[in-house]
Amino acid sequence: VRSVKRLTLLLSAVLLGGPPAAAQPLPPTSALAAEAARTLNDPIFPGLGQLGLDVRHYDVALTVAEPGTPGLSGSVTLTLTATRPLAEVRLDFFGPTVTAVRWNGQAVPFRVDGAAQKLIVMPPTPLLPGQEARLSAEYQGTPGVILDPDLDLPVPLGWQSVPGEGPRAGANFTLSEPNGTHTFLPSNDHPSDKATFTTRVTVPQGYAAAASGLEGPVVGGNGPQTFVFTQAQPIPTYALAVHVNRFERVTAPSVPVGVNGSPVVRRDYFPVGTPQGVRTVYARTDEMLRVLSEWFGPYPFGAYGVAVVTPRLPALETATLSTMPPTASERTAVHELAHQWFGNAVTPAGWADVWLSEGFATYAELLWTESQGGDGQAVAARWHDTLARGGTRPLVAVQAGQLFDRSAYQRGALALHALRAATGDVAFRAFLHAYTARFSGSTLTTADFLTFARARTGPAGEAALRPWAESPGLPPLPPSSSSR
Ligand code: MET
Repeated sequence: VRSVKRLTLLLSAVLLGGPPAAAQPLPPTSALAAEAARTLNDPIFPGLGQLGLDVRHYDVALTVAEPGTPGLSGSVTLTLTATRPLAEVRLDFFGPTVTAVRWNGQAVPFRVDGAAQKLIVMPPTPLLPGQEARLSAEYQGTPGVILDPDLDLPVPLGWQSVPGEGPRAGANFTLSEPNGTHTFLPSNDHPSDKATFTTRVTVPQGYAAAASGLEGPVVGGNGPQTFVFTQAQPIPTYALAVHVNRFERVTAPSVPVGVNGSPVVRRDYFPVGTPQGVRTVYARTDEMLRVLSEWFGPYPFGAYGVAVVTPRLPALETATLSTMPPTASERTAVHELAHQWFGNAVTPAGWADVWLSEGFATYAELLWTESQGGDGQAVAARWHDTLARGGTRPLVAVQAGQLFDRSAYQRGALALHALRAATGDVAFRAFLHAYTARFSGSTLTTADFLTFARARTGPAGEAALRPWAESPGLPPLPPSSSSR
C-alpha cells in the first residue's frame, strides 16, 4: 500500500523464499520499448498488451500440486475478438513452459519470446474484426519473477509462493499490480483490456483455493479438489485473485448494497491459525460496504471479502477478494474495499492514470473517518502537509516510479476534496454515483474524467480540479465542505 518500500525488498525476498532458481533477472521496463510498435504503447509500460486485441473472457485452470513451491501447471482458454486484422496474437507471458496451443480446437504454431515477454500464436487465418476465436494454451513449470527496477515496489510481482514453516502451511497467491499477471497467465496484461474470468484451481486435499468472483461447487472427493469461481463482471488482469492455503472460510450474511439492492455475498479467508487481532480489522466490513455504497453508488460485484496472507507485503484490491497482509489496518481495509469501485469496476485506461484508482481509494479513508465521527478536514490537512514537505507533481504519472507515490494517493484524494468543496456534499455524492454508473465495466483517462466532471458539475467543478491535475506546484488546502 505505502510506507513499506525498498527497505523491505530483501525481507520480502527472504519471506518469499527468494526468486526460483530458474528465474532470469529482468531488463528494466524501458528496455522493452522495441516491442511498443505492436503493443498498446502505454507510456509507462510500452511492452504490454497488443494493439487491436480484445480478450473477452479467460477460462483458467491452475493446478498447484505442492502449495508453497512456485511450480504450477495451467491451461487457459481465451475468448478473443479483434478491432483490427491480426495475423498473429501476441499475448503477454513470462510464465512456465508452454506445451501446446490450439486455435478453435486445432493445434497451431507458436513461439515464446522471453526478452519481449510474449507468447506469439499464429492462427490459420488472420483474426478479423467481428470474428470471435478461442485460443487455448497449456503450460507447466515455474512462473517468471518480475522485480522491475523502474517500479518502486518492495515485492516481486505475480505468482507468489510462501514455503511452509513450523505449523504454517505452504501457500501461493497472486500479487500482480501493475504487470505481474502474465507470470502465471498468458494474457493481454493491460488495464484497458478488461475481461471476465472463470478460475478453476486444483489443490491437494486439506488445502483450499480462493479466487475472484462467486464460488461454485467444489469438484473431487478423496484426493485433489478443484475450486471453481466465476467473475461475471469484467476486471483488469492485475486484479485477478488466486489464493491457495489451508484456509478457514468465514461467511457472514450478505449485504444488500449491490445494483438495485441486490445481495453482496460476504466471505473472508483466513489461514488456519490467524490471530484474532488480525481478523478484527475486518469485523466492520459490512458497515464499510454500506457507508461507501452511499457515497459511490451500488457495489459493483456479487461478493466481497478478504484473503489474508502471511508475508508483510502491500495490500492489493484483488477483485471481490482483497489480498491483505497480517499488518493491515482498518484504514487499509477501507482503501482496498473502495478500489472495488475505483480500479476494478471503473478502471484507468493506462498506467499514467493510476491516480483514478489510488486517489479515490485514499479519499474513501477520509469518508470513512467522517462516518465514524472523525474529523475529515484534519485528514485532508495531514495529506496536504505530507505533500508540502515531501514534494508533489501533476496527477498524470510520467514514469513507473510514480505509480504508487504520494501524489497518486494523497494529491489524487485532495483533488476530490477540492471538487467536493466546490460543489457541496449533495452534488459531490450525485457526481460520484453518476461517475460509477457511467464508467463501471469500462475504462477512462484523466482527460475523460475532467470532461465528465465539467459535464456534471459545471465549470466550477472543473476549475476546482484543474490545478490539482495540472499544476506542478501544490494548490492550497481546500476548505471543509461541511460549511456549505
Ligand atoms: N493498489 C494497491 C493499493 O491498494 C497498491 C498495490 S502495490 C503492488 O494501494
